[in-house]
Amino acid sequence: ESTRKQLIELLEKQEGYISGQQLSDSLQISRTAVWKHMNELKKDGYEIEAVQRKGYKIVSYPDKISTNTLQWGLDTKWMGQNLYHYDQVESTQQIVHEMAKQGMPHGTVVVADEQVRGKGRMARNWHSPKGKGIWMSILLRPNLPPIQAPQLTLMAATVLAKMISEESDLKPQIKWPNDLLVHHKKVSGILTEMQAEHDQIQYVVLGIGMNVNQDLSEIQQEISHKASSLKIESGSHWSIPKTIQSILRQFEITYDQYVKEGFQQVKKEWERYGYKIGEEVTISTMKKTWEATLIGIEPDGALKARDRSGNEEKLYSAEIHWGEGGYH
Ligand code: BTX
Repeated sequence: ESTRKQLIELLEKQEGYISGQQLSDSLQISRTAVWKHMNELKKDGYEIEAVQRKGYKIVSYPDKISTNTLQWGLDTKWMGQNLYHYDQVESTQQIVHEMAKQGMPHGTVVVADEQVRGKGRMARNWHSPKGKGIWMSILLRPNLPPIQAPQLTLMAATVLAKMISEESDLKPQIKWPNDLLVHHKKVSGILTEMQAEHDQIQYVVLGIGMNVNQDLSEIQQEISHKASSLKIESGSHWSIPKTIQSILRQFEITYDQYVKEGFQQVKKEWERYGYKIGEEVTISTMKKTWEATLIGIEPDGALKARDRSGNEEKLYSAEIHWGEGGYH
């Protein structure tokens, strides 16, 4: 198990080929053993190229999701080192809540191929078809007051945006507070649920839903005007295990930096990806309707806007009209 994990890490790190001899030296196993491990990896769906006198290289990653394919090659310290994969669940959120109560550690991750009762915010549902996306919940045990919990959601949105930018040419945007859009359509959503006591967060279950490999016809009719997948928008298939690993890796880096340095960096990143930041939108509350320019986010998670007379205002749940052709 751990040899295989190290083997994948070595193959990943190497640009180009790595020789059988190098692998056998680094792993302290025989060349024959290296070769046997390679065959096991192929069985798990890794496509590995072996070239005489050059060595080995990973050509493509498995589509098959298993606890193994998710953990092999995952070079994180704490994120996803405790990880569970299920074929079908009601909701990964529910499972992680149970695990949290049983005392599972910070960074525990649950991934499912399919959710039959995926949850959105405010009791909305989240469509989670089998094998087509990332349906995953992460257990966090931050040492933070509950009032800072919204920062974790904003942070998670920047993690997803960075991952998509790094893995493709797509230009993701974050629509306040935490929808991930590509070409004005929602490809991902985040659901943060918190358990707190005595002004201290006990734990947070951070759920990530990401539409990855749906084709146009596989997006539910009712939402097809506003929802999309990475495959539809990029024109190519994405490896789900590899994409999950990229999220977990990026999440750990961003989270550790946030804990060390505070919200400032998250704010900067978020605003860089923020949908319609710097643009004018129409805002309406029960009392009035007005035009304002969105200028950024606040440490408490509010959206900041400036009206035409220069007054700045913090918006919490105001109704924002995102505009023509935009997301509704
Ligand atoms: P949300 O409330 O912002 O979005 C829910 C709304 O988005 C729905 O009312 C519907 O209009 C639309 N929608 C439903 N399914 C999809 C979809 N697959 N793609 C795009 N739009 C959709 C966002 O909630 C938070 C979603 C979190 C989902 C994760 S998955 C892992 C974890 N487990 C779980 O049950 N929820 C989280």
